[in-house]
Amino acid sequence: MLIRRPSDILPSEINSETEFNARRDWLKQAAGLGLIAGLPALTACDAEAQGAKLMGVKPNATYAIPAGEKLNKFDELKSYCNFYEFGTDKTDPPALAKSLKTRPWTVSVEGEVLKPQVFDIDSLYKLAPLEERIYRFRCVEAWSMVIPWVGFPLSELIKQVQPKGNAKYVEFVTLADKAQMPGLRAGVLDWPYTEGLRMDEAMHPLTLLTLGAFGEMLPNQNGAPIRMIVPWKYGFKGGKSIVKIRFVEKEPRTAWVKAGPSEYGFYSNVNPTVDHARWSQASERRLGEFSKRKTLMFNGYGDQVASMYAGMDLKKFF
Ligand SMILES: Nc1nc2c(c(=O)[nH]1)N[C@H]1C(S)=C(S)[C@@H](COP(=O)(O)O)O[C@H]1N2
Ligand SMILES: [Mo]
Repeated sequence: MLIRRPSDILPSEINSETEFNARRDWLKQAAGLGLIAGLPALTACDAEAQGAKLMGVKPNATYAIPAGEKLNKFDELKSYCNFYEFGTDKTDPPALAKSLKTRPWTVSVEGEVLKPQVFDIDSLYKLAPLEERIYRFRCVEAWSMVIPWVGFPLSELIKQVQPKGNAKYVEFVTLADKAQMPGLRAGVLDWPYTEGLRMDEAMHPLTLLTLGAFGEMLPNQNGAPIRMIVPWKYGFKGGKSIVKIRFVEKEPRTAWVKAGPSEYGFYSNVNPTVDHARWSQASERRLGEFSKRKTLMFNGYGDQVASMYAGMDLKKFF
């Protein structure tokens, strides 16, 4: 059998997909022939990290592109980022997160649950069917995007660990590794970056445990290998590079609440009528567009989520 190594392939044949497939095929064939000792039969997920095509992703028709919207470009997602562990400029994470090691990686799910479990990242790709969902994404800094995320509802993971009756909130703890993350030297946040959701928010069908975007595994700068996307809340509720999911009784103090309690609330629902302490939230700039658009209540997902906040003063619980 002829085995073409990636290095045998002519530059003219290469695009990221053929390159990836060739490498995977080579690894498979080589493993099959026993050329790589101890290497099990590989799947895309096991063999590759960011940039690898995710297999078996089904577009969820309920979350197809919202009416009147168009998708942002993958490059816009990859090149304009917030990931303070890699620096506070939007272009720092694309440059500095390249070397983030996303394998091996585990996510410990613990706290007030009957079945605490440490999940290997590669087992998480198989926990539930991978869906593509096109969501609006609105940053508290008043820019926004429309992105095809890939993942599955967080509720699927929650069901596995069986929360106890006193689990009222879920806390997300993300990687804080000084050796890999130059931004940790700056005291902008109390590391590790943590986030939190109320239990009903965590169980809501819109809440996506996110493993990819644009059909590929998450780019490092966008929170590889695993992050949260909560589309009716400001982007910062979506913690990147999660290592721990903890079920707790009391509302967790999130990294942003600790950094500025008058500027960032626990709920952080997208709300055009509640301004940030230093700027208006009434409008936003969609990346790629020149003029601003009006920000929608709950980022346009009000019909699905507003009932969770019935009777709450959203100016107080911002
Ligand atoms: N670990 C971690 N997660 C994070 C952040 C961060 O600095 N560190 N920034 C948050 C903010 S403020 C936003 S707007 C989104 C940005 O996600 P994106 O860069 O993939 O668009 O990630 C959120 N998740
Ligand atoms: Mo943000």
